[in-house]
Amino acid sequence: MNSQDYINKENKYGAHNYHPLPVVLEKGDGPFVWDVEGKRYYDFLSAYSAVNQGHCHPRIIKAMTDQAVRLTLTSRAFYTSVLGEYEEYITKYFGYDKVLPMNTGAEADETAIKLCRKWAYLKKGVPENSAKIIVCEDNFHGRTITIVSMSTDPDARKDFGPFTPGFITIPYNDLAALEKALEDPDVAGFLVEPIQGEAGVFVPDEGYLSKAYKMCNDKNVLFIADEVQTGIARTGKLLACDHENVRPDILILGKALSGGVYPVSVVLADDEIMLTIKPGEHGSTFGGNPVAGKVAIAALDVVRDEKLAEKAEYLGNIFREEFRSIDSEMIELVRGKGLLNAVIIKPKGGKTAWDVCVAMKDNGLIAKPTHGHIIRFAPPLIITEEQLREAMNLIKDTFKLFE
Ligand code: IF1
Repeated sequence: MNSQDYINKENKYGAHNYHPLPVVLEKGDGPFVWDVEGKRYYDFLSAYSAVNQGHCHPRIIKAMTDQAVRLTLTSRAFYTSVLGEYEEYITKYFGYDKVLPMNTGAEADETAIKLCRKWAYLKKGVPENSAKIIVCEDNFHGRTITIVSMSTDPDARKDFGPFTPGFITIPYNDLAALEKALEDPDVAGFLVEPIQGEAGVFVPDEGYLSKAYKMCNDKNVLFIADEVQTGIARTGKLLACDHENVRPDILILGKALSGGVYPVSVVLADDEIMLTIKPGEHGSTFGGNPVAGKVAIAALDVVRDEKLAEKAEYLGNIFREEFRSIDSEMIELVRGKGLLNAVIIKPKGGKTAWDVCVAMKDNGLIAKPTHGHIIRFAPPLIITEEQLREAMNLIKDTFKLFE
């Protein structure tokens, strides 16, 4: 079978809920992936920042396989020898009293919403069923009905109603709008991405997060950071909130928490918030399973031992500097933090960001457009400086094709 055969099979038997770039991948190692014809590519998407540690990192794979042959799943009806070790490790790693383990980012966001509401009724005294959560325009927090109820993206919402009530939407990076929304006494939380990934790596003004946190704190409103995409060293610090020394009241993590090896997500909070949920009030079949626990410990060990946050900071500066030196009418703007970057593409001669991505693919580098005209560039954080510079040359050669 060749690539087209694989593509045809997916089209015939799979739901059509994606429009992938025409490349069929079958192997990954570090910053590279290979297609079924054996061609090698630099992976500059990293599964949307889930593969920060590089594809198939040996330490993480070993942690998974060692546990997988011992015990994979018991459900939370019983204790296991791994969960307590994992809970102690991750709460100390991020500095919180407790962790609630889930599997996907969306489940972790849903869990954070439930925790925030529960806290509002039991601790803040908001009348039952009146709790409101402030969210930002152009947010992305997942694909469940409650999460798309918060979305302002028509494609995420159309024909999926009716929607979950209780959300107030304000512009991102707008403290005046937040201050006004916080006047409502029923507001329980502010759920925000420290950098809006899907919106096109929208980096807020310096000070936005720290001022927003203080405004929430002054109004006894929980600051909830969705670091599913920006966390785990991607932006040059362990958490994007660390750039402004903000400690979220509720922290949401996923994706690279497992190095892209296994679905692992968590919600972290202190006892006053976390203990509002009592036994039997929330859970998940796979949440906190032994394989997830061992994989997450290994994935976080790798982040620390290989100094991935420092690398992302250093290499991100090189990436933006090199990209800004490219002389191309199609490059409108380059923005980002650490190794989470995006380029705004101005169409030229009928050629769009999609055409640039297809041409980059032919040159041996894969990335994907978001919202039509923005290309996100997010390589695994283990990429070396030499590899990054080689990848930059592939990108420069590609833009020359459109001159
Ligand atoms: C897809 C987007 C990125 C996230 C943040 C929660 C979640 C995500 C900040 C939910 C997930 C993924 C979903 C994935 C593509 C990717 C994505 F393009 F969809 F929007 F990264 F920007 N919070 N983002 O970014 O986590 O339930 O997926 O584990 O839907 O194709 P999940």
